[in-house]
Amino acid sequence: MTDGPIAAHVIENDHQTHGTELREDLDHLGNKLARRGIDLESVVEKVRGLGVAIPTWGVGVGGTRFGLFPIAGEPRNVFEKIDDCAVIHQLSAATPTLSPHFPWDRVEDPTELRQAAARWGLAFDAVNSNTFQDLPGQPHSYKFGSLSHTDPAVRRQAIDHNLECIEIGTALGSKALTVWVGDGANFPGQQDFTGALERYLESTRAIYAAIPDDWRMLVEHKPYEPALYASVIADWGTSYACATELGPKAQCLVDLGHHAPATNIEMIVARLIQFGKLGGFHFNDSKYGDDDLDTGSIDPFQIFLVFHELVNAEQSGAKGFAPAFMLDQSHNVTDPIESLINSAVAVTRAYAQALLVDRQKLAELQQSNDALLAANTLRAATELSVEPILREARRRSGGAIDPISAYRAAGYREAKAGERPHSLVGRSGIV
Ligand SMILES: [Mn+2]
Repeated sequence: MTDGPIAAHVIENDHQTHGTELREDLDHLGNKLARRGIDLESVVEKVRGLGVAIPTWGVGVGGTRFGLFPIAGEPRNVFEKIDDCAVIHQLSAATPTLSPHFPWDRVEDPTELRQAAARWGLAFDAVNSNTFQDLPGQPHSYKFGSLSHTDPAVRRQAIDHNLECIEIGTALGSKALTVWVGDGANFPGQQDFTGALERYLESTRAIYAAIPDDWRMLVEHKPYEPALYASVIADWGTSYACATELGPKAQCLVDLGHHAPATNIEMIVARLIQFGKLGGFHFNDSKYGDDDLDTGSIDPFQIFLVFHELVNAEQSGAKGFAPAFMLDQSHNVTDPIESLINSAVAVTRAYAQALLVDRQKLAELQQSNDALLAANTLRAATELSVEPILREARRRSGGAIDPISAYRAAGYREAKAGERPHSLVGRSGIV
């Protein structure tokens, strides 16, 4: 049973309400899969083993450049954020880890954070550093960059912040540092491309030197924003080159929203796997740019195609393959807890679908250049509803069969609205 802030009777009611129908649906799906030579049981257990991290900042309402519309009962500090993350894991049974962000989540003693998470059975995934905004009391400004800044004093400050993140992460039991910088230029001529990347590499070498041997340093790329003409780490090529320069503990992190429209992200994923440099994902969805919409809400086929590559790697035992998964979204018009539950489910859905691909048949069709049947064979995995698998995986892990309904039935947000007087403290920025 997954421990969490939602009363046990809410989950019990959910299981009673939906249990019979679920068993019928599972029998039906199990028979269909058996005809294709797939064992439903093994798929359910694999789905149960998938975990995606919740970023602590994700449980607060996001915003846009134009405004932010708070909701009642939002968490006011990192401990309340941890409670909300516990609700997501309790109901979805798919989010056993948190990804903290510093300095937003800074507390006097990080072991308090570790204990607060452990109380709900949660652990810490990658620690995120922040050198993309200025914070009160900071001696040097990041207005013109951080790790690639022209002034060595600014670079030193940004390096020291990352070193502190490693230290805090060690206390939290984390095993990875994610580094994203907004460094770049807004105008042609503003910055020397080569010089900026040289300075970035020099700074990240100093950070890399402090990465513990059982850790990874994840390099996240993004084509534009806040630098709107040229970002220092703009694309997977630059990310790969830097991770390679740094060494084996450095890998690339793919944020689905950090690509130009129509980019073939699944092929980038395949390339990074091939060269042992795929470190992890930030899942979200987008229509136009870095929209940070809920995972699977716009193009569920895209995330399936990404997971097809991931399952290929998993099944072929690709070297160095152990990607860290995190949801990286901004929730402007929904309850963040509901969006994150839905998104965690979307990740498990893509994984379950990818597990159903008939890879042997697909390989034969690729070998014989049967383009049409190869495409049909891949897509066939998405044409069968895997919902009973996802529901059963949650049920077995103590989560809810219908997590959104259970969340609403629990009245958690309403209760928090009373307990957490409104506050706008401690929020900003999604990367
Ligand atoms: Mn991201």
